[in-house]
Amino acid sequence: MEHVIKVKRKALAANDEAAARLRQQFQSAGSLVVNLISSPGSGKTTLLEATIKYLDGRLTAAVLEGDIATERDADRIRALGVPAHQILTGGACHLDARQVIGALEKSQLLPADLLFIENVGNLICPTTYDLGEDFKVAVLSTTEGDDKPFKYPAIFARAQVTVITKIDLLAYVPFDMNAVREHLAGLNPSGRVFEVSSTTGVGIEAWVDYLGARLEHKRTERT
Ligand SMILES: Nc1nc2c(ncn2[C@@H]2O[C@H](COP(=O)(O)OP(=O)(O)O)[C@@H](O)[C@H]2O)c(=O)[nH]1
Ligand SMILES: [Mg+2]
Repeated sequence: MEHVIKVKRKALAANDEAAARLRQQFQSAGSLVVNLISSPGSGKTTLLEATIKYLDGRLTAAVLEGDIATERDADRIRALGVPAHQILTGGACHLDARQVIGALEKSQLLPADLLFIENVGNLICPTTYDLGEDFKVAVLSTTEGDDKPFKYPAIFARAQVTVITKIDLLAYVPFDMNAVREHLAGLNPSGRVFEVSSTTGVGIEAWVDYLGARLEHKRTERT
């Protein structure tokens, strides 16, 4: 057991070192980098599609996709004319910083105002891996049950932003929005929460405005 803990600590330390290099690269590129984490199917790619459509080129975007298999998500993003690169983990349940470094060397995603990293779908392993991002975003859909922030508190405590998706389906699924908001506020008092429907577009403007403000803030801090 002690051996396992030591190996895990070493892997995380190596990851942190690679993440620090990435953070420096993103800083000099002036890109805002967002690491999206959620269960499979909660709507990460659809949120990115809605975000890109709403941006309509006013800010440039690029996307790094993490999946076990297939280029499907990267293809969805490229179909919108936005550069995307797919990292295939071949089984690993999260992306790590060295994979991101390798992917950026191979692809031409930067420069971009916004770089989105869609992590491998699950609420557990991606939580502890720093990818040099400005902040993590936890995506929670109304259809997966309002108990998820209670059952997987670590990611909701760590993510500076939670985006609650599929609010167009609130009339059809049991989802206690007040209980979720209250729990999120307890887990993460300074965290921001956005409620969106990526299919109807409700709430997308507020989310994109927030991204724009964070980008501006990051660039102001640099100068
Ligand atoms: N009704 C509704 N469906 C959504 C919304 N966002 C995503 N979906 C659907 O949920 C499914 C999974 O979405 P996807 O973005 O691929 O999830 P991901 O695995 O987290 O990337 C797809 O069938 C989407 O069309 C939403 O806001 N409202
Ligand atoms: Mg996806």
